Amino acid sequence: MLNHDMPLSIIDRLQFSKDSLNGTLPIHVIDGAKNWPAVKKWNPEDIANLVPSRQVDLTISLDGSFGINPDGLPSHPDTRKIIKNVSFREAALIISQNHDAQTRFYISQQSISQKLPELLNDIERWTTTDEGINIWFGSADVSSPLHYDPSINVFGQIYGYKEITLFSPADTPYLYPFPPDSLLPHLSFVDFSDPDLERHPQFLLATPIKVTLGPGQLLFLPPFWWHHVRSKTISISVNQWSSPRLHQYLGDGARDLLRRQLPIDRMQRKTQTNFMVSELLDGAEQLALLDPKLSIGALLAALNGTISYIDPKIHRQLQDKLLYLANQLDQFPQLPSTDIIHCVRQIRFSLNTVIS
Ligand SMILES: O=C(O)CCC(=O)C(=O)O
Repeated sequence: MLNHDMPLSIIDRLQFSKDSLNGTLPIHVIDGAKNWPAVKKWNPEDIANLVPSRQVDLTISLDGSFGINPDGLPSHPDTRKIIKNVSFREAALIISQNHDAQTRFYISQQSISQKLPELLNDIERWTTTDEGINIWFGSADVSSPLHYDPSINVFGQIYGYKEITLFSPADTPYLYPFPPDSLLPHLSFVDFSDPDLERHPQFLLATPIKVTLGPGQLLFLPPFWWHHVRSKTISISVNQWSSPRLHQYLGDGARDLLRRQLPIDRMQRKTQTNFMVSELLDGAEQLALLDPKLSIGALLAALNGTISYIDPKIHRQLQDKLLYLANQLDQFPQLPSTDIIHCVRQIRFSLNTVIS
């Protein structure tokens, strides 16, 4: 059981390694990005000089709200708009020279490799692929709504300050996630800046962990951790997403989010779902001998993700079988791994016959 009162661990960059990315608790790496060239070179006035003419999307909010509805549209459509493909130079100029505190601008989640590739060399890489590396560059007091991502996140603060509020995946029952079949099942209904406690009374039961990140600092965010992010000043950050390890999918609270999300992903993100399911199956197979409990957990999650693909009768049989094996395991910890591997094969087989 996760200890809610556990403070965020604070370490220095020498203690932070690729192995740290396997963790299930967030880590503040106090000087994690200190030596990145970006921290010396990037600032709101000059960053555009580091790239040739490039285009990005710019979000504008007239009242500081960047909230989104379950249908994927802004919660305050009258005061928010996104301008696609504006010149990065112009957008940077607007952000750095804006004196109207009411109106806020955000170049948010723009892929560095696709849109500003010249900047890639200025950051230390914590992912093996270029995908999933994004820049977040905006005015003071812009916020990203409370949400989680099913990915490992290494979040680097380059310029200015950001206040990040985290909630464990185990707090999900108090955070009112959007419906599983909505466009954005990973967002919360709670307006973090102005919570409506009549509508969302349980929010009071959630345990926030607050961290302020300044230039040269890193935050490691395990998959499925909820986060709300607000800039305290003009700010430039870079995040790097990568695929979770098996046990991170299955950690406290994370498994429920994964189970909730997998069957829904079939419609919008079929490839991602298949990818997750096959990762879970591969992981379960590898772990059958070493850690049968985790292995069965992975299989149950994978099976849940296949709910729309395989014959409901077979689905139920497999689920019963896995629950039976899980019970057996409590009594006979030396359960033969062949039983588990057999289930992996059955799920794979059922999936292949339906998908192909
Ligand atoms: O910096 C922000 O505004 C949001 C970043 C974020 O949500 C993320 O890195 O997952």
